[in-house]
Amino acid sequence: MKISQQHLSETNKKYVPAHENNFAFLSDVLQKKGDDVAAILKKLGDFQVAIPSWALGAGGTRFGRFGFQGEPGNLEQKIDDVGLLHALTQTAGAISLHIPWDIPKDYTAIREQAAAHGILFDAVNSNTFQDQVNAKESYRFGSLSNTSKAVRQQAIAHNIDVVNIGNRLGSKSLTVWLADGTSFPGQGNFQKALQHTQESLQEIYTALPDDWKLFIEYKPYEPNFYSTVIQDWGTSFMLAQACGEKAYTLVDLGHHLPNTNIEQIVATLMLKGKLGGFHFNDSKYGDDDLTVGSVKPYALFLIFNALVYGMENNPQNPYPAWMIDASHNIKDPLEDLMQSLEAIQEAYAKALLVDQEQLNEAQRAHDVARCQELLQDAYRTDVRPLLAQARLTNGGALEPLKAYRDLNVRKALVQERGANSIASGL
Ligand SMILES: [Mn+2]
Repeated sequence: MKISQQHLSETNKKYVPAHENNFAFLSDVLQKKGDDVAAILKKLGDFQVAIPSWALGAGGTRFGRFGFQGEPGNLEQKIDDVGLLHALTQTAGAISLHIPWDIPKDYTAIREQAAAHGILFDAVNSNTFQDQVNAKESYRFGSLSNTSKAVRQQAIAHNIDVVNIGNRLGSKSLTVWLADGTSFPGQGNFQKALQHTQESLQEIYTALPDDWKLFIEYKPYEPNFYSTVIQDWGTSFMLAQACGEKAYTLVDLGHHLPNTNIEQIVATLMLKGKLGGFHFNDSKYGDDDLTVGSVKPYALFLIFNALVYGMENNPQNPYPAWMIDASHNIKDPLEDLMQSLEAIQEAYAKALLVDQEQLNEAQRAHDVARCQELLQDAYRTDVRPLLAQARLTNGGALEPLKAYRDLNVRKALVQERGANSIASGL
């Protein structure tokens, strides 16, 4: 299944009249307020979010997994799925692979296939949270932090393999998320685990190509429920500092305890030039991996407000790598990803509408109510016509989810792949 320009212009037709009205009205409102609509549209059109290969199939919980028909059964089909998302949304211009789930057989063919869809290879992800078939050592009690040198060496070698695989595809970064930790008090020694982790990461860092970055992800709990070795942004930041200038902290929205002020973490990291990557999702209780913006859209807007400020004011921070990190248990994964992409773009567009000059003035004058009004005025603006216009300009769908249903994409995928195809790696 490939979505052609002809498909898109046909399906866009019925949404054009309403869109033209809505966009004209919003443009007028924004222009009267002094917003540069063309500049905002350009930023929205340029904003691309990587899709992780593991989000294209049905996820599951430890209680079970309910499959979704027509799932991509191999790397080629995963790239095709991201191609469909990108054709519709013009926002999913990259894929993030997980090794060993997504090792290419033919690198040239895979690169060509991705290029034909306009898709880049974003960060590659290593996997030391489960044992691989025929592995000599087990990660049951940790990987990079393990008390056994042989286990640590195996995990280091795996990460270096992942870098080499990514390098052949054109990736420029490695994301390390460790499941390492302890499930019971007294099970491990905190200091030794941290020391081992630092030394292991330093060894991986040494093997990075010059133009690569290392992203260190943190998480306060799960799968270990008493402690994790890299539990918070501070630990990640400290490890990144210990590795060197190509190492950065990666923030995953779901990897915080409830009510953590994530926008403040973002601001701190960008001030220090250490925010390397960002994983989007949403949560009610913990690492729920829900659709972006489905539970706490205002928090997402506040985070984007900090990100936009950082992108405009912190040249010391590289442009962050954006990725959705979610899992779909009951929805069509592609529909869910389109909803997430829309929510991300919406929060970004609203943050771009915050009048930074007036906010700065109000902050200096300690006009607290005015500060809140400025943020909420931007947040309350319905920016969806801007998103649609940016998509239309780039050749996408005015209404991606509706177009996906109008074009019967899932039905076509089920016909192609069968009802029982299961996404590899999950
Ligand atoms: Mn993540």
